[in-house]
Amino acid sequence: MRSLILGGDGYLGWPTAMYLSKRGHEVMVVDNYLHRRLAVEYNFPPLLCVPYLLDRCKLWQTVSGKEITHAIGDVQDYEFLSTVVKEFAPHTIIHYAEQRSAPFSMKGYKEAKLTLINNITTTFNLIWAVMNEAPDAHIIKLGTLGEYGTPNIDIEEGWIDIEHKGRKDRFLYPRQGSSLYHTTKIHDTDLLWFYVRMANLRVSDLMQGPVYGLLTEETQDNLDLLTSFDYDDIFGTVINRFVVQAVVGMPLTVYGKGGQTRGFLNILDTLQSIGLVVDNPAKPGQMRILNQFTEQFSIMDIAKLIQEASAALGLKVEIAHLENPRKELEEHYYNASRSGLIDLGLKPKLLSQEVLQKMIEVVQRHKDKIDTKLIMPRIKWS
Ligand code: USQ
Repeated sequence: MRSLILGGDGYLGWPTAMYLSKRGHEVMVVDNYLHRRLAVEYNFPPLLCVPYLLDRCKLWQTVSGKEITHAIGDVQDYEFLSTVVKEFAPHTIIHYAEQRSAPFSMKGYKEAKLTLINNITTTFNLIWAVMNEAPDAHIIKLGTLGEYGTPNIDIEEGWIDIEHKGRKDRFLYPRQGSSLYHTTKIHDTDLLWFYVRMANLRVSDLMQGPVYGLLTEETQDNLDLLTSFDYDDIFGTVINRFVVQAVVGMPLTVYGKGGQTRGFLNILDTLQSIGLVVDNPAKPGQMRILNQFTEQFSIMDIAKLIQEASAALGLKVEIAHLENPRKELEEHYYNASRSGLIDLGLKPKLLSQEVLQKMIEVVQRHKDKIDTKLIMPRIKWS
């Protein structure tokens, strides 16, 4: 099985590469180091410096005896992408090559445009590279639960049956992003669905919630293989940020009332889910949409869980309510279904006190590298 990972240097891309390589896949990673360049330009260094792909791949070969190949280039460059797809002839292509931060996309015109052009063009080029060079390849696209927004009805898995004036039909579930980033993911879904209908593509669109965690089975004993862990206000996701804040003794930065509810998952469950989706591909002409999260929490629930885990380790942590820099509902109904991945065999690793304490302990070992100036939110939605 040949698997091509676009965005293979990122928080999820690199762990996915090792996960599939360990399971016997021939893996190739592609990246243009956009995230690393933005980290320098906007000053949000990750917790640990991680090696570039050349060294990561070499180290992986030394540790595992398995080869991951890599190509440095921009998926927005069609000639580059189509050549990679033609030569590698993948069975599966996993698309992580997007600007993934909601706050970044709301910073200003330049950042909004970068997000819009990058995310739509990478998806568009991937579709065309597959149509022209590998029409039977299975596209796995990372979407986001945030495409659905926070509707006052249950969130289905991608599709909804509607009865209107006595007639019935099935449509994409209504979508309403709360940032430009989330809106670009909605555009991606529309593009994919259009070309699935036109060109019989095989697509799995994964609506993923915020991911937390940093250790995976492949990185337990080797820090240089570790994924890049962001905790700043722009690229850090909420659980990872709160863990870092707990370690340095800063009050947890709950935005507003903290009733915002999301579907979360452990990085281990991202890998498990991708593995299951790779092993059970969509059929030609099928646009399969799966909600990729394992449990729902409000932000206040998360803050309290982290406070409790910290207390067990002797850390006294307070909870702050900051003025919310985002435009979002702070109290709302939220009930998203998630049976698709469970039916494929996902065994969730839930957010237990043990999981949180382990995360806190790992971050504590690198406490001296935490820059507390990166914690407070700087980007406002309006
Ligand atoms: N939040 C706080 N305090 C913080 C950081 C965040 O209260 O210090 C709140 C936000 O206001 C928001 C929630 O936590 O209501 C989630 O924020 P987040 O930064 O963890 O996640 P988000 O911006 O939604 O984006 C992240 C990833 C994105 C992914 C998305 C899944 O960056 O790539 O697509 O999670 S989802 O949220 O389901 O759309």
